[in-house]
Amino acid sequence: MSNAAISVLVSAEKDPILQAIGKKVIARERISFDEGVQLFEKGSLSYVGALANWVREQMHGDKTYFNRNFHIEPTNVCVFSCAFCSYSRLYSNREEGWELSIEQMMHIVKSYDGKPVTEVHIVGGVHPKMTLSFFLELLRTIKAHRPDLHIKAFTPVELDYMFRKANVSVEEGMKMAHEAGLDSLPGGGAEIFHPEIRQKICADKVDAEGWLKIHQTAHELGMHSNATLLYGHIESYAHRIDHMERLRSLQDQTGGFNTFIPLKFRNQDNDMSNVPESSIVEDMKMYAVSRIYMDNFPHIKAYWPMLGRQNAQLTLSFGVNDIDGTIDDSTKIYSMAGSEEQNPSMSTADLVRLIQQVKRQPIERGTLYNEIRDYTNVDPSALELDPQLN
Ligand code: V47
Ligand code: SF4
Repeated sequence: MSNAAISVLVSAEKDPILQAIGKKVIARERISFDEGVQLFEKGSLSYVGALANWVREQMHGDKTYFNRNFHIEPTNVCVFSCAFCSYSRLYSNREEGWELSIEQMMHIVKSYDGKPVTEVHIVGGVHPKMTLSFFLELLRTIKAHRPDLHIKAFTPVELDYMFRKANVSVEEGMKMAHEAGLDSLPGGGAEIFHPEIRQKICADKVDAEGWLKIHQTAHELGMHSNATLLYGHIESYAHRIDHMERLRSLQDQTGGFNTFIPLKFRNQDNDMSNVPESSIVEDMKMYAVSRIYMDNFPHIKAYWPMLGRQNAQLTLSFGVNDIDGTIDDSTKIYSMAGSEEQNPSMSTADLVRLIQQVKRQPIERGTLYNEIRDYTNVDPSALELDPQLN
């Protein structure tokens, strides 16, 4: 949308508070906590969406990023008991649990030898016997085998537990992990920071301060990271904005976050199955407000396995400029929670087609948003014939 068109749209807004917020957004001024809540409460989807889309186009034009990655989930055994989690199996209930050895995880890594993946995303439950030294060995073994593969691994939930068990400080532990080959941190484990909600949905794992401290330490070591927010359950709009505010402040200090990823709560087979899931309108508004509020986060990502392909496609008009990656079918955390995709894998051709269909520009990126290839003029059917690219 042109600058003239967005100005007309903002001037035509009848609610004076929403109009004032719109004027700030198009002047690229930061909006306040209360203004963020107002956007959620009073803004129509079309108004908030148009503002977010304008911001997205100012920052990235039509560029829409994806990457080629694969996931390893070392274990689904977990000492914690988050109410929303459909994935973890208690240590005592081991018949349904799995735990992979380094050899088994290397078998997965080696299955991608010769394939053009750029990233491995490693995240799982918190197993009491999988220690810091076990994971340091895993990192070193992966790097020795494939030095150019970017390792994005471990949430502060896993790191906090392994550091405490190993009796090392966050600073020492992060330095050890970085030296062993950890390149960046994924965004998980953040959920909702506000203690009113955190106490109810994940009381026993790392708190907001602990989560933020681990990301801050990673940034101070020169690493980048992502951040998530689990929305659409028992939280209020103010809790969402509080969460975003804490991330925005840390980003002001360190500049180390790449991407903000709102994650839609799914209610299948967990202790919060009685909580209804959010509507598609609510989902799009969440992405749009995120784009507007998180003014110092370069990228907003829609994680397509959780939302479904078509909804992820829709987010590209509501502030999102990244739809994660090709992934593969080993990702169980979402399929077990009732996500749209029971078998989440998309080929490069599928991703390119999905982005082209909404007239955006597909760009393959590395984890740190280095551009690998522009697929704007590439015919997805031709990609399907090329096993190396697809
Ligand atoms: O922290 C667990 C979420 C997260 C449910 O950084 C659920 O690139 C919805 O953070 N409904 C882990 N969500 C995954 C994650 C992630 C995913 C993709 C990319 C990146 C990245 C990070 O999964 C957890 C939790 O918030 N989760 N259960 C559920 N029932
Ligand atoms: Fe464990 Fe993570 Fe599930 Fe919580 S969300 S129970 S920390 S696997």
